[in-house]
Amino acid sequence: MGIMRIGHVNLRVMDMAAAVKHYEKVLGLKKTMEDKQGNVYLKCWDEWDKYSLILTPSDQAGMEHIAYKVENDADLDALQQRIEAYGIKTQMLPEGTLPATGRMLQFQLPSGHDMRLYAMKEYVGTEVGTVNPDPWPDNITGAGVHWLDHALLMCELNPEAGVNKVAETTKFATECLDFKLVEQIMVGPDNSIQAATWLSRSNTPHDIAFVGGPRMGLHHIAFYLEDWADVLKAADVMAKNKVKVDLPPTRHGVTRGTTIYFFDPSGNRNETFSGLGYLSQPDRPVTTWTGDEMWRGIIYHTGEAYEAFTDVYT
Ligand code: M3P
Ligand code: FE
Repeated sequence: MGIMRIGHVNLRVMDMAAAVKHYEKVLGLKKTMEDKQGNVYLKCWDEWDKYSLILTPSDQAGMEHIAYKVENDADLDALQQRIEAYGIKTQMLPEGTLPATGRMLQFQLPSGHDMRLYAMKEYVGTEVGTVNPDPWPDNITGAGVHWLDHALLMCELNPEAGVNKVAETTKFATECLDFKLVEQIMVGPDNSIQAATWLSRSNTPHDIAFVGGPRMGLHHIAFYLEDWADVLKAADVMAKNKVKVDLPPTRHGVTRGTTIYFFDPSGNRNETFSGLGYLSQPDRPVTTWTGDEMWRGIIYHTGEAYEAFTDVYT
């Protein structure tokens, strides 16, 4: 009961044609609908709900909102009560506020990000179906990402001013939304400042992550690939299409995932992510990375700082 997984992300893009081409041709999503306002809805081949990405035309990049799917409609009422009791205002948006989607519980995370929870989205089926399915469909395009896996949200962190939205948002997510803390980066003289957290509602290493920075924003949305060979091939696809790559194929210490970071044409950071490096069992102890080894956690092989990685985001 409660939150199951990430459902969709609504990104702002400056050039819709270029954005659709990027998400379709490079990543391999498919457009499933478009609305009168010019929003484009897409899904990955192994997803069964109607869309996991909404692209909204805008003059600025960034994230409009992030949505997670809950198991039962009644979970929305229960979570509304808990979130209000925690001291955060909520709104129940009626069915149809977003196309093909049921009522949505809307609120702001302590970090300021607009979060939505919903229980119903139109089922359209995966590209391989449910009866004697092939392991992958014939019509894969580009990297052929399987599903939207997680998002990393940047939260304001200014210890001198006593501001730590990473810690505040993590506390809310664990105490009120029942996320489990899986990994964290602790910095400062006695490693007492929680500067980044990875949280899960399932048994994957993370369904959401929060990292501290000068302002709130979107660090990246990540799409799932099956293995390291797929990550390498995804980088080939990016090179063929002249995609701006931020961090070429490597491994994170955190989550043990293999990864590439790159940008969509508007500058929103994407990740292709593979590797169930471990299962985050309910009784798994929290992994902590200390300030001196935090870059080892982020970029495992070199362990070297790459400032633009945490300074540049939308
Ligand atoms: C991941 C991941 C940062 C670390 C990112 C890690 C931005 O994206 O999927 O494990 O510090
Ligand atoms: Fe990630």
